[in-house]
Amino acid sequence: MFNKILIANRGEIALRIIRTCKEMGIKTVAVYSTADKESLHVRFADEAVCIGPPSSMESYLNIPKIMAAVEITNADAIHPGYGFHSENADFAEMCTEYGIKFIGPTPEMIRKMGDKITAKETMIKAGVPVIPGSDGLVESVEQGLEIAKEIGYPIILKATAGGGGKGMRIVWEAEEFENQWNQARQEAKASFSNDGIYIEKFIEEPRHIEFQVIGDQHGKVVHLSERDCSIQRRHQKLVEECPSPFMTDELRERMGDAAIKAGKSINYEGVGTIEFLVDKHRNFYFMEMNTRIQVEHPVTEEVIDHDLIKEQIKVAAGLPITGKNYMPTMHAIECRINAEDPFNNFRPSPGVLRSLHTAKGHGVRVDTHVYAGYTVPPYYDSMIAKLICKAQTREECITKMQRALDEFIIEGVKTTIPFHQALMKDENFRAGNFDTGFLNNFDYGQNEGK
Ligand code: MV4
Repeated sequence: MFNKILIANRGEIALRIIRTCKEMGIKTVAVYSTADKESLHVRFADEAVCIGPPSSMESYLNIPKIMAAVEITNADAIHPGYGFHSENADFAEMCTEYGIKFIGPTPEMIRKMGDKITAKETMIKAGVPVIPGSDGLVESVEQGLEIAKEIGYPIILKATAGGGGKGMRIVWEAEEFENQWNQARQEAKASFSNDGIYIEKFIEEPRHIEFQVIGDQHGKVVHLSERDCSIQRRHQKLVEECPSPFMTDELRERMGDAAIKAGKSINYEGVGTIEFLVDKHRNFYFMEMNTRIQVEHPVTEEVIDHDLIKEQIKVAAGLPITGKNYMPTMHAIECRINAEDPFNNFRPSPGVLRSLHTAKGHGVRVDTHVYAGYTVPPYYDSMIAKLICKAQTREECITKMQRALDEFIIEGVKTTIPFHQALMKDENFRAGNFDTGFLNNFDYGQNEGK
């Protein structure tokens, strides 16, 4: 087992990882920017190293500084959390060269899944259903038009280096193809320095349902059921839940099998997520694989009653997985509480938390790094807490979530709590009747008087 883990991250996930390390008897090193000096991850880690000014580029993303912190503290492993370097294959490779274990999959696995065309080809070979589309990269407008005609409109253009919606363009008819093609290429080049584009049939009104998987270094891969992440705004998830209200036992069996096949096809090691799009007929298609621990992992932890960070550290240390596929026995929902104004286009609202009281009680979990008097800095992601509720049924879980949301007192910054309160009341949400387009037509009075 590791002796000392350096956490190359900040905020709630850094604290989340420190907690598990303490329970495992592993020493911890926090790294922090000057803006995070007063953050709880710095306070609770055994050691803390300042790695630079507020800007992420000069601190959390600055590899030489992180490596220097590893060197001076003598850590033997790095936990990247999510975001930052968590899916950076070059960083994982450098860790290996330094003799430091990167807690996550190998650089090869990260690279393979990071390139969307390669990921898709890998899944086709493994027998995992993928969205019908071009056979790899599309080379020209002419070739694209031909493929689109064959597949049938609408189609979607995607960047092979993309993910999360960047460089994505829907094309409804041949007349607009060239224009959208040029825009997708331009955006992909600007965002990823890679303008490789491929084509897929556009799936209308899909659900985003992802499977949590975990693989060990001995070839075993199991799935830990699904999360429904269809409640998104501009590719930012706001609410996640397990089980998906759209799931059936039969569908879980088939999607779970596909998720395991996906993991096994690359000998996956670590925790990972297989994202699927599911259409209204319950056809499912592989979309992407995330090779990191995700923000919404507590939803799975609550329904299967296991610590995923602990499992992640154990498999990174070479220990075998002992469990088998887990089925949800409870219902869990997570609401992301961001310091943003939901009545002003979710504009970030950094500042001092003049007062703070978080929800408590049975079945309520709050993962957060903030406290009364804390200053939410403007430099990073605006998520300040994750509220996770667990109950026997979805209905009870929503009721508990309403009670918990009402209990929060946050003064000093605007938060997304009013949005969640409105969502929990919505008939369609309560009926489990939603897809990834839900928030486009969700009215909670956000534009009143505008
Ligand atoms: C799609 C799609 C429909 N058809 N691909 C959005 C983010 C990126 N991971 C892929 N995305 C989509 N790909 C095909 N062929 C619809 C989306 C999509 C979406 C997916 C998941 C969650 C929210 C979404 C919101 C808009 C579009």
